[in-house]
Amino acid sequence: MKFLHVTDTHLGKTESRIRERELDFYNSFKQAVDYALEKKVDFVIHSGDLFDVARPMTRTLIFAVQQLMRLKEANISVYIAAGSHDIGVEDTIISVLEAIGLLKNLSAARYYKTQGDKIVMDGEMFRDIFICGLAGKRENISDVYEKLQPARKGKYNIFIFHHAISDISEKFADITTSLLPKGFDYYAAGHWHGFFETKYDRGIVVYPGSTDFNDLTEMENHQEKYFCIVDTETKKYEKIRINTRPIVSVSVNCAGCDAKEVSQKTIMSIPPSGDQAILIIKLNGKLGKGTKSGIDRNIISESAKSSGYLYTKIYLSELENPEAPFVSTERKTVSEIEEEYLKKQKYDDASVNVAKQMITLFGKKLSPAELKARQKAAVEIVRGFLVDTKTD
Ligand SMILES: [Mn+2]
Repeated sequence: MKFLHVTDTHLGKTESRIRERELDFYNSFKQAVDYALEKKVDFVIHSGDLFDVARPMTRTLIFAVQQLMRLKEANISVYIAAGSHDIGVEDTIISVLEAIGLLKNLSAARYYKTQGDKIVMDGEMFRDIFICGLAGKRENISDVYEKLQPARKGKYNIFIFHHAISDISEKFADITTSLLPKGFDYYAAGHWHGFFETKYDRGIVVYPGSTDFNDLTEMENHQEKYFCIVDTETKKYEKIRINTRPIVSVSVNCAGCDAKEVSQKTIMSIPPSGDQAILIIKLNGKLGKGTKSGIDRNIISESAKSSGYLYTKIYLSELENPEAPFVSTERKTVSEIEEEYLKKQKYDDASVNVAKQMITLFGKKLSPAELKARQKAAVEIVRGFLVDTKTD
């Protein structure tokens, strides 16, 4: 048997309210549905984040219903586990799709039962294939994984989940890989937006990744998007590349330029685009005169538009202002570094003192009550400062 595995479709997502980018996400999902119909797969697995938000727009919901209807009419079942983006305060909109018979939400409560200290996943059988799933909630998730157990065993077994495992990244992991339940042939994974695969127990863990670019990191690091076709007999799978909007990256060295020259130089470095690509411009180098804030990003964006780009993202974070003072950080406390930096910026002692007090008051995350108290204290400090400077 053959099934299609797709995940993190984030229907309804857009960027800077650009309508084309919203349609891109629909188009990527539609490519997976078209493929499933064309290849006549037996069923479809979705590993969560079908929608970008728990309460999608009406037009997003209509699109999802239309695509799921196409699969239903072709007798192709869809199995899903809700992702972190699908889950709202009360429930998930996926329950509505399930209520009208368009898919089966294997992460719904009715697919679970507690037996002693075990959480048993009831799942569904598709002929002799056992499929079960877990929602992408994060609270106490390691404890949940430790108790998970499949209710049955099929000839082929699929576990759908929506968490990042430590094999991908220790830093971003929701769980240690070894917490995954054992005995499955295919671990249909979601949540991590890049493609990733690894062997586990006697099966394979596959993250096809998101179907479109959700942020700049995805644009830069994973310029190819996929869904997978899995053969349960040969236990092999194939990555199918999604046709996504092209992305062009340009780096411009602005060393010695003033703000106006930056715009000119950048515009000169934009290659023409015939296909409404997304343009990413990264400016770097130390400016000769003026500051980054003086750079007219609109002129650059407009010029890119007339060169055939859908839109442009301009990054100034690697660009340095000329007057940025150098402060060595060796053997100094954070407070000392802050003080030296401000003094090199030629602030007087009284101003540096106020700035340091403000950093102490607001330099960390505060509860609303703490924030209110500290705002009061800040007003007093500023008042004192104003009185002092007046008498000087
Ligand atoms: Mn996602």
